[in-house]
Amino acid sequence: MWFGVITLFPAMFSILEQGITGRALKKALLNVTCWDPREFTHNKHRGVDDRPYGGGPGMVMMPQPLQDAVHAAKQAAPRTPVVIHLSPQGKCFNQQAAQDLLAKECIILIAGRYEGIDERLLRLEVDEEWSMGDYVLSGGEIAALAMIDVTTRLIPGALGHEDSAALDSLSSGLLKYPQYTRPESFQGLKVPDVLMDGNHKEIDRWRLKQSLGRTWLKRPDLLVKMNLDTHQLNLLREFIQEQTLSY
Ligand code: 4H7
Repeated sequence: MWFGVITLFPAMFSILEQGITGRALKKALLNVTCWDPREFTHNKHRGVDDRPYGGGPGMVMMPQPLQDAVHAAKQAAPRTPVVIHLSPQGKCFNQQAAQDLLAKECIILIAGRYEGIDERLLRLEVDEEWSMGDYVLSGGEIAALAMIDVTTRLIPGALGHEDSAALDSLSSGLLKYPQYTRPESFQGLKVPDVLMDGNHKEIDRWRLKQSLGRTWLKRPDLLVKMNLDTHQLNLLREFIQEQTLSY
């Protein structure tokens, strides 16, 4: 997976050298190259922003240094890239969108600063606009980092075999079941018996029931989008019944 990032703060991307993304970079499953629009300025004070036409607070990113940076990234890309702008106005990113992105193999991310980017640059260069959630960041970099991290987890071979993207929360459309490790009893709270008995069929059944139940309790919006089969519906009924009994 190849990412070209257009950013005034390339140093922020060194965080990708940690953990799972660090290992993916080392194994060359992932490549992230940054382009700084400041390197593409023509004016003597190397400005990349200017005041908004029509007045108002803050500054706007000028189109020319950004366009030159995007063109340089396109030149370096191993194949035709998709250009993405990260913005609160984009469509909300999710696990499915990450799968679709992975298939595209080659992505240029534009991380905005100041009050945003000149609209003409967006119109000329951007293919897709994505948001990482309904909140405002000081710049698009943290959104870009999240997008790179989410997508890297889906690259075959990027996770250790002890850890599988298929078992992640949300990869099936459901939330993850509760997890426990040693000790068996902590502050008087015991690990559920089913997990201690070693019956793997029962454990799988319990985990699926918990996943369905938790999604029903915490994220019913996810559940209504799914088509549950009769086995899953029966497990969810069982969870709801047990839940009602405990009151
Ligand atoms: C584009 C336009 C992404 C990008 C404006 C980016 C949230 C997300 C940015 C802005 C982002 C997200 C610049 C507007 C900073 C607000 C104070 C960068 N914020 N910003 N201004 N949800 N910010 O994905």
